[in-house]
Amino acid sequence: IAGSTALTLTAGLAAAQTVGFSQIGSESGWRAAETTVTRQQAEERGIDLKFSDAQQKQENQIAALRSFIAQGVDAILVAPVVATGWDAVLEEAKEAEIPVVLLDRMVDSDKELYLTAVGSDLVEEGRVAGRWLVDEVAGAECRVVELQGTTGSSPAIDRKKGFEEGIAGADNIEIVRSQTGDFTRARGKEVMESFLQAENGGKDICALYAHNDDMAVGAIQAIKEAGLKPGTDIKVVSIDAVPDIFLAMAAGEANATVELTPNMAGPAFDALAAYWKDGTMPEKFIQTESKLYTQADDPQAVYEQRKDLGY
Ligand code: GYE
Repeated sequence: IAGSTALTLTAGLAAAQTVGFSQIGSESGWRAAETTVTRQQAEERGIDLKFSDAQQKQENQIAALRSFIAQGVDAILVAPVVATGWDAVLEEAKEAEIPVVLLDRMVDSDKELYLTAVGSDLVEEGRVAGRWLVDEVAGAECRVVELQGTTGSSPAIDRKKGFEEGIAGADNIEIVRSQTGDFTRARGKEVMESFLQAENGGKDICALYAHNDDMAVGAIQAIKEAGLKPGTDIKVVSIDAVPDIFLAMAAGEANATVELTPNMAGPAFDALAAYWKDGTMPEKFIQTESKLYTQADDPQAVYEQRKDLGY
């Protein structure tokens, strides 16, 4: 009996942890890859993942978190679509003693209301993009148009700030138009069409800075339809390093991207495992590395490496 009891006990202790994941949606290839990787990481670790797609709406995320709390999950992952409006539901999770981990975007709530946040330094990503353009134009006059991410999201705020810092010393570079394309290809194309019309058919635009590759890919289509050459008439720099931006680079239609890893769940689950095991408190921010890629980095080969990773 003792042996079987021990077996049962052990099996009980190894019972799968249940984690609720409130995902923003699938507005970009990068977001889809993050979902793929999170499911893979949960599977590998024997975690039972409850997945909720918020269709880009914060109210759906808050409802999902409340449902996870009611279910008594062992932890919550959330990629917060915007940075504000989270205090109440995070208080409720804390009250229920359910650890919350933020993925890829930040919130303005008190850090005590979540266990940790996993993401890149979004301001630095913007600086890297800005510095690349400064080097690329090498002192020539350059009128830049900017496609911002989702209004009120921490990447849109931080990537705008970082890019401005990156070009701060270069008086020859000026951002002449800036508008949200909501991180999607479709909106990125539409807004770029309006930029092209407003800027002498695009002849007065030297460069596009897009807060993600998906908006850049949409904008590249618009630039071509306007009869201009993306990558030469209009330089294109963006962020994420999704496979399709490497295809564009290989075709000479995009110039640079700053990598954002879609594997935020790995570090998140590692921190949770330690917390569940013995209450270990992780750092409040677990930073992932980002890297600049340009046409000099064999983009076709990089595309081949990434095309099956779930984007
Ligand atoms: O760059 C974009 C996605 O939150 C940093 O969200 C992330 C951004 C990413 O829509 O592709």
